[in-house]
Amino acid sequence: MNARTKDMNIPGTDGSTLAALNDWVAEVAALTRPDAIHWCDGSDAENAKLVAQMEADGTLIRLNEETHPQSWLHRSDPQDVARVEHLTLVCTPERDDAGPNNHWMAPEEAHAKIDALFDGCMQGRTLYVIPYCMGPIDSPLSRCGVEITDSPYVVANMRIMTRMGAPALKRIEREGTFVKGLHSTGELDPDRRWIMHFPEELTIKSYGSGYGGNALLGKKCHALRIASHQARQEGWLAEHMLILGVENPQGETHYIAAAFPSACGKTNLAMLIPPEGYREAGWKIWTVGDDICWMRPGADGRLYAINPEAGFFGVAPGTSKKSNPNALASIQSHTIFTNVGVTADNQPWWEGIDNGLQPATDWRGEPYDPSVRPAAHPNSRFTVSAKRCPSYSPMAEDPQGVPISAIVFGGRRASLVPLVFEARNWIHGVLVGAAMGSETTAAATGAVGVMRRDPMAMKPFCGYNFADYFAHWLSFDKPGAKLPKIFHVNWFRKGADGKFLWPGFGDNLRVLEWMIKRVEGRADAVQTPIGALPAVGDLDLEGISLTGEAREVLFGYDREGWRAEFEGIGEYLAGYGERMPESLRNEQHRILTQLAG
Ligand code: OXD
Ligand code: MN
Repeated sequence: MNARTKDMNIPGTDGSTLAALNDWVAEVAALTRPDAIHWCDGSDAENAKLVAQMEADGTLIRLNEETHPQSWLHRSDPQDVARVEHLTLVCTPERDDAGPNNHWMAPEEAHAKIDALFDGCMQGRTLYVIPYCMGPIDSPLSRCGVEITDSPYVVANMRIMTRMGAPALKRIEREGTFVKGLHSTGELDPDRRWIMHFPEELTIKSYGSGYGGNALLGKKCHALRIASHQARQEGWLAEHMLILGVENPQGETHYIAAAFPSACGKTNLAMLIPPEGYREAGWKIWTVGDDICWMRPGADGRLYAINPEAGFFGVAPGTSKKSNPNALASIQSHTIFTNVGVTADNQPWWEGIDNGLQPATDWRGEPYDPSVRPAAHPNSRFTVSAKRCPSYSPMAEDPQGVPISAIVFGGRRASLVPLVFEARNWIHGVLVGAAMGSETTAAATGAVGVMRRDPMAMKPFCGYNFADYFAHWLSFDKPGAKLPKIFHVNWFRKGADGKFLWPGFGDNLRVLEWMIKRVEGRADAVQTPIGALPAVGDLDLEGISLTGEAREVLFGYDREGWRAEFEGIGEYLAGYGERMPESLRNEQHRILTQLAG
């Protein structure tokens, strides 16, 4: 305990055998001045007590215990419903190290600004110390952190999303290092809100929001922004990717990692149910993760991946028995729902749930009136343990991770981009990732449906300059490496009538099957300047009917359109100046020349 906390007589600052941790807790307690300090052990008893307390004060509303046992609804402040990219900062000593892809502030100024907000902010509240491990507790690929928060809602969510409590604390004490995350919900005033990252200090400071991506600091803040910085230093990759296993009828499983921007169907793809014919033939999908992937080269030269998370923080709207039966089965009990509507008998409800029930109350707690607002907020969420998912892979707990056969990049593109293409090699694949574009969604505040460049779906999450990040990706291509093949997909292509041309969901397995065959050298493709495309007949399309327009545009490429696209990609890369790796600029130039020729 340091002198200030001793004077203030705040007991409980020394809950660990690690002096560095006790000192930090004492320092934070001296600044924030909580009424009490609680070290989380992650036990059922602790959780039950916190949940009871939140039920009593209205933070959580118990849902129908018969239909949804042990499940709760949380209604957030209406101004605190999504990530806030304009208030999310990467604070490196040099502005260029954060890059044009990040909002930046000098560390000294940033600390001063946010510490002024933290000053006394926990008076009347309890300070919770949450030791957590991102990844299986005994995996060499896992990394630990400690979040300090004044929100019991954050504690309950972190317990689901991470390996939290006593075992994590033990590992932290053994290793002596941890990422420090300080969070307070403050007054939930959008004008007094910051999400700050100090990668060199392995530190996160978040004030004024209780929303998952801003407040569950193990997720985007640690597992992506800080971890991407650590990964660059240590020779691995921290990515915004789902991980799934595709088991074929012969019982062989290929693991695929896939990057899509927020709210573009990662959870649905990770939990895919094969179409009937595939199911009958014996195909199975195994879910390893739905949002984040940490990958590292193994001794055999392949990339091995773990999911650092232990739960799903999924988008509720659109989740139905038809679109994602595994997700629906997972959230039948022991789930925290945030900002969904409820039925008259207190069951959770959202647009697209398609269960024959009607909402009575909307996410703001008001009588449902579709002319006023949807029942569920478009970014309403469920938080649930991955272990509740019927397709959860036992390999997800393997400390060594799973070997990755293919990496997939994908965006939400109404036009131009075909259903699938394969990069010709690693450099081209890195360019395909770097050039990713997608229409914005409700996962972040701001306009929805605007096309923006979102390289590798990491625009909001890369903790350093994208030019250095692409160089880091390129560095994996070295002698002895057995790198995955790289593909690009677009499930969201629309026809002239504005309707989606590809059925998506379970039928996406048809595309994954082609990829696996390509990995195994068993499928044909048509070479084009943008990559290798399947001919219509190269995909198994039995059981679905595609219109003539769909067959043409999903499997074709528009040379003129791509030429304009590649000019745009060139301008985008040039925005990073000399720092952009030359090989990537050359690759863009090579393809543009082919398209123009
Ligand atoms: C998420 C996001 O919550 O990407 O996963 O915003
Ligand atoms: Mn995400």
